[in-house]
Amino acid sequence: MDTVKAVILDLDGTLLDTESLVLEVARSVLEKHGQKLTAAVQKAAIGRKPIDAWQATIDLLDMQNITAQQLFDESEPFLKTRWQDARLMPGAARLLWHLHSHGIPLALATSTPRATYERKMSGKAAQALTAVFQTTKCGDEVEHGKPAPDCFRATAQKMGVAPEQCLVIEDAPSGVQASSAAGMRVVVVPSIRDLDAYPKPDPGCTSGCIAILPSLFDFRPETYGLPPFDDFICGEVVPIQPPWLIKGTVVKGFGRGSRELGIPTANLDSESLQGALSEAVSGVYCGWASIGNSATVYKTAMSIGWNPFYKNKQKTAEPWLLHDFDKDFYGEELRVLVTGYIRPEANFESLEALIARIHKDADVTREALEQEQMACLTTDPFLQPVV
Ligand code: ADP
Ligand code: RBF
Ligand code: MG
Repeated sequence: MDTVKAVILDLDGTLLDTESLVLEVARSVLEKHGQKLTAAVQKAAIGRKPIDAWQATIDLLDMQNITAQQLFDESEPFLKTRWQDARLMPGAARLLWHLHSHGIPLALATSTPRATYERKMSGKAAQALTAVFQTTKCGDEVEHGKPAPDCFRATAQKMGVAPEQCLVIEDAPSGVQASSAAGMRVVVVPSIRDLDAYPKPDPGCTSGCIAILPSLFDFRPETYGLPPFDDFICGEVVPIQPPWLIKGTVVKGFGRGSRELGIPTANLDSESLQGALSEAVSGVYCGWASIGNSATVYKTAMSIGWNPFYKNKQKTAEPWLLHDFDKDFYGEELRVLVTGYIRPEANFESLEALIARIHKDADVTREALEQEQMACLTTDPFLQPVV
C-alpha cells in the first residue's frame, strides 16, 4: 500500500459547521411563514441542494402558495451575512495544525464557489487555518463538481502527488464518491446519521472508503502511516482548546438515570445545545460544572447525543456531576466548561456493560481533570454565577 504523502480535506461538514448556520437561517425563514423546522424536515433536507431542500420542506409542511425558489431567495441574503460565523467542526483545528506542524502537505477540495469560500473562512477561527493549505480548489474552478472526481484530481496534480498517495477526509456521500473515483483512499466522518448513505469501509482497499469515524477526534493518524498525536491527557482524553461553554436549564428527562442506572444526569434544555454547539457534536466528554447561584465547581462526565442504547429520538446533553447531592436541581441554571473528549457514544450488549463503561468514564474524568492544564480551568469566569 502506498504511504500517504498528502491529505486533502472537504470544507462544509468536514472542517466547517455550515450546517448549523443553514438550519438557523431556515428556522427563522420558516418562522416568518408561521412554520417550525421539525426534526422530519431537517432529516429530509440534509445533504440536499438548497432548492431541493426547500421543496422537501414545502411538501412535508404542506405549505401552500409559496415556491422553493421564493424560500431560497428569502434565505440566501441572510446566509451571505452569516457565513463568517461558521464554527469549526470538533477536532478540525487540532487535526490540521498537527498535520501541518509535521510537514504533511494539506489541501482543500470544496464544492463551494471561491467567493463563498472566502466568506466562510473570514471568521476568526477559520481565518487562521487558511495558512495551512498548500492549495485550495473551489467548486467554480472545475468543470464537473462532486460526485465527479475533477476537484480531487486537479488538487493532487497541483500538489505533485499521485492519487494513491492521497488521503481524503470527507463527510458527504457525493464527496466520498468523487474521491473514490479519483483513485484515492477516503476516511469518512459522516454528516448523515443513516450510514446506509455511505459505502461499507474496507481498511485494506487501495481506493475508496477505508474508514468511517464518529468524529475528527477519533482520527488516529498513525493508522495511515502519519505521525500520531502527542497531546492526549492521561493517554486517552483529547483536550478541547478553547473549552466549549454550555449553559442551560436543568429539565426532566425520562427519569431512568437514577432509577435504572444509579447514575443521575442533569439533562439540559434543548435550546442550550442549539447555537452553543455544532449540530454535529456527540460523544462522551469531561469538564467542570457549576449550578445556579453557587460558584462551587464539580468534576463532570457528560454524554451528548442520542443514547444509542436507548435509541432516543432527541439529542440530549446530560452531565453527571461527580458529587453526592442531597437534593435535586431541576429548573436551575447549569454551566459546563467542556475540556476533553473521552470517546464516541456507543451501544452495549447489556445494561451492566453500559453502567460499567459510564463508571470508567467517571474514573477517566476524575484523573484527567487533576492534570494541570484542566485543573487550572476551575476559576474560569464562565463557571461563576451572574449576580
Ligand atoms: P432525568 O431523566 O429527569 O434527568 P435522572 O434520574 O437522570 O432524571 O436524575 C437527574 C436529576 O437528579 C438531575 O436533574 C438533578 O436535579 C438530580 N441530581 C442529583 N444528583 C445529581 C448528580 N450528581 N448529577 C446530576 N444530577 C443530579
Ligand atoms: N448512553 C448510551 O446509550 N451510550 C453511551 O455510550 C453512553 N455514555 C454515557 C456516558 C456518560 C458519562 C453518561 C453520564 C451517560 C452516558 N449515556 C450513554 C447516557 C445514558 O444512557 C443516560 O444518561 C441514561 O439513559 C439516562 O438518561
Ligand atoms: Mg438525566
